[in-house]
Amino acid sequence: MNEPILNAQMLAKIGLDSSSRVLVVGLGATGLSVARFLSDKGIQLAVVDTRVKPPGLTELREFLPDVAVFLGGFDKLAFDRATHLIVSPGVSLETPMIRQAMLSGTPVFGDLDLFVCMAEAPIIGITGSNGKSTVTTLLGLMAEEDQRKVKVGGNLGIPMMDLLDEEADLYVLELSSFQLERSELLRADAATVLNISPDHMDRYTDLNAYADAKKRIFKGDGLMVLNADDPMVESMAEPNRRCVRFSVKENAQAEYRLNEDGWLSRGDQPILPSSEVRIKGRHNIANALAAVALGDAVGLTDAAMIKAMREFSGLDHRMQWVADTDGISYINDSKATNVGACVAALEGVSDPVVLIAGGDGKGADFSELVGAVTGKVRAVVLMGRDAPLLEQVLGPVVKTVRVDNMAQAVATARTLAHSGDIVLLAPACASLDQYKDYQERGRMFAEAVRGMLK
Ligand code: UMA
Ligand code: ADP
Repeated sequence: MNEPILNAQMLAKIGLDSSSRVLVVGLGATGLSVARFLSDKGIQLAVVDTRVKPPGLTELREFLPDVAVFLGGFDKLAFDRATHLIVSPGVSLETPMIRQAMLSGTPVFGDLDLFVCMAEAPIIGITGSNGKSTVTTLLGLMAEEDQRKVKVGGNLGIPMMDLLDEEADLYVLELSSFQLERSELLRADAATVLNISPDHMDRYTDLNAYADAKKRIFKGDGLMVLNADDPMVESMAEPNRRCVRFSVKENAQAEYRLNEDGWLSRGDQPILPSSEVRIKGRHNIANALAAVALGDAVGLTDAAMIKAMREFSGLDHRMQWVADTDGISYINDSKATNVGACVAALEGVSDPVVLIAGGDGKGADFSELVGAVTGKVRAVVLMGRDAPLLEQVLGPVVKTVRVDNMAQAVATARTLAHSGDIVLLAPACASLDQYKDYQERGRMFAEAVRGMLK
């Protein structure tokens, strides 16, 4: 007979009991956290990953040596034996073995639903194409300033299952479309979709399918925080639902907006001059307004929210100044992993720019870059897998130069830039074709720049 499992009532919400045999699909940060959790609760599990040496392997072997692990492909037998699949965000639900399991009635979900079953404190969910990490972090800091026992993570980095804490009185989750698309149970107390622009087009049939995945953050009857300046987000409003809006446009019909004097305001009540928000750029004012709206939803004080807005200097690899030399400023926006973020980066700087771009475009249509580049960008230095595609689109409107690596990119950008220019790394692409992640790409940029100064 199977041993009784811990927290049986909570896990029953997702159909797990002592007879369950869960297959954890993917052994990255998520898979590892899920495996640890299931094992702690006494649920039988196995793990599969298509990679031969997935990142979570060493830790899994160390902490859970008895768990069966199938690597280098999806083992059919492991799928056939499973009563439930918990699928990591990096694995598409369209993968044949997963589709097959769904068709034969096996429940398939992600770590978000498992988290929702176990979490006992209110949840704030944050998604969007850009700004998620910034808003999640800022809101977390606001809550800390307000002495809340807040846990902050999700797509931001710490997997959800590692956030669970009986003492927590608030969870602030950054959620990706991949995490949302496989969730049925999320009922966030307040949630936002910050904006929608094309991203991950290699995983979705079109922009509407991607937006539909994001929209799932609004399941339930929690407060919807909408971006009044983004028509696709605005169209997600539901009748008879508590909704508030934020906007950075003049004369906007939004509860959270920039007033005529340049103050962030709530209705007619001014909160803070935008010049005192430490993160800069119009998109960051929108981010700050969204954070205030979400903070209000859980009753954070203005004093706490204002202090956090004044102090939060932004995350690494987002419009991060690296150095000035020969009158040229070097800025690292390696986190601009899609076209929308690259456009926002270009809008946020005034001087002539030498742009470093390229990488894995994830199936994006780069044509939206043409308008942003024209008249502002002196030259584009292109690297990575989709450099030829970018060259095709941008070549007709701006000088383009192809290079092989970051050291060459920085050296080339330096020769192209004039005094007073900005050299901006804002790749409009993911980094995974050449780097471990966007952080490594940003570090390589900063190292190449600093190396030049020596
Ligand atoms: N992979 C395989 N075979 C497998 C499993 C995964 O090749 O069997 C590949 C995936 O295609 C992907 C990589 O491995 O390229 C990582 O996938 P994963 O699901 O193992 O990822 P985790 O390590 O669990 O990290 C995930 C999020 N990653 C993705 O969604 C790709 C992390 O977000 C997140 O911080 C972490 O869970 C904790 O919640 C990163 C990300 O890039 C920052 N997110 C995308 C984004 O922000 O645009 C959505
Ligand atoms: P995400 O977690 O959604 O990727 P980040 O806060 O990490 O968002 O920012 C990612 C990129 O998007 C950075 O290049 C940043 O400068 C840009 N960005 C941040 N907020 C916005 C916004 N509201 N609109 C457009 N671009 C943004």
